[in-house]
Amino acid sequence: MNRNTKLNLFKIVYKIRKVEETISKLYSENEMRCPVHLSIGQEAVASGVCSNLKENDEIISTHRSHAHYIAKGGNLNSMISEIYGKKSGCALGIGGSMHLQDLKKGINGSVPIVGSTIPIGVGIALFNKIKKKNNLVTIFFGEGATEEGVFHESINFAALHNLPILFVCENNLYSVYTGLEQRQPKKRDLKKICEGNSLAYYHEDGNDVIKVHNKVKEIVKRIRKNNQPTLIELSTYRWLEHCGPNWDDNLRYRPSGELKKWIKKCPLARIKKQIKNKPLISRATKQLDKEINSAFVFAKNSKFPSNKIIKNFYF
Ligand SMILES: Cc1ncc(C[n+]2csc(CCOP(=O)(O)OP(=O)(O)O)c2C)c(N)n1
Repeated sequence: MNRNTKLNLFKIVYKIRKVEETISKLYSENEMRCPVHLSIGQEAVASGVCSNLKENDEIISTHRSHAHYIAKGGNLNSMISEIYGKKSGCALGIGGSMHLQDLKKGINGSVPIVGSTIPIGVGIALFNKIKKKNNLVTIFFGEGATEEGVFHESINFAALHNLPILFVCENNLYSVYTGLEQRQPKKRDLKKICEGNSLAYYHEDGNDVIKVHNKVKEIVKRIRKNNQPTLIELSTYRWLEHCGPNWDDNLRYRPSGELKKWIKKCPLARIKKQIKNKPLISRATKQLDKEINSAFVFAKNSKFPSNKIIKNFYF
């Protein structure tokens, strides 16, 4: 991989980390009045996937959508404003963190009902196929969503109609406080489920952005050529609480030492190590810090939506 591609991957991972850390730091000011599901520790998934997508490719996301939105190039001012409930937000300040969208960048939306965006993404891909739009749809979801009925119906339908879809299963082992072993039978095998539905299946280390980028590059090339819907499962780990800005290891729903083990596989530290040129890193981070800081200032200084906007939406 050349130096520029590595640097670009570093920049995306860094940007997601920094935005999430800033949200976490400022959340206690009580100005962000919506729940936030942060992706600290999981940044390599969104970064390695979206770095292979074109601007007219479309994505759809979940309650944990910040990283996907940022990696696909969503407008940062609109994202932060949305979290602050401001009119300048990407959903006019009415949706909050779990309803990010930027249609100009192919970010079609995010929905917090677990599993619900999977059939929506399949529908978008079917529409694109009928309209001969010739682009790719990427559907992000957690491993918890594969336990929902719509996941199974959707992959069956996608395969039947040869829809150019990349299903990205972000496996962070937990659905809120419940581990995999309490939710899925021991012998359950996602690869077999996919292959039984004529979906190609791949797995990769979701904390290594270079590996994710390279694997997805191959997959995307193949999907564009033969339209075979494909699922990639990326193993990763959420560092903070399921919902909110805090650490929650004290709650003991995860085995002792597990978090520490995953922090050692930090996606940001790993890509940073790959870039030997320190001035290059310093220049990139300075520029990104400035952009992020200015998005928070913009959001804080923006106006709330008027009563008219709110009434039109809810009533
Ligand atoms: C249909 C439905 N059931 C339950 C919930 C409550 N809920 C919100 S997020 C979540 C966990 C989902 O886990 P996963 O899909 O693995 O994503 P992660 O939070 O780990 O990123 C649950 C159960 C919901 N939003 N929708």
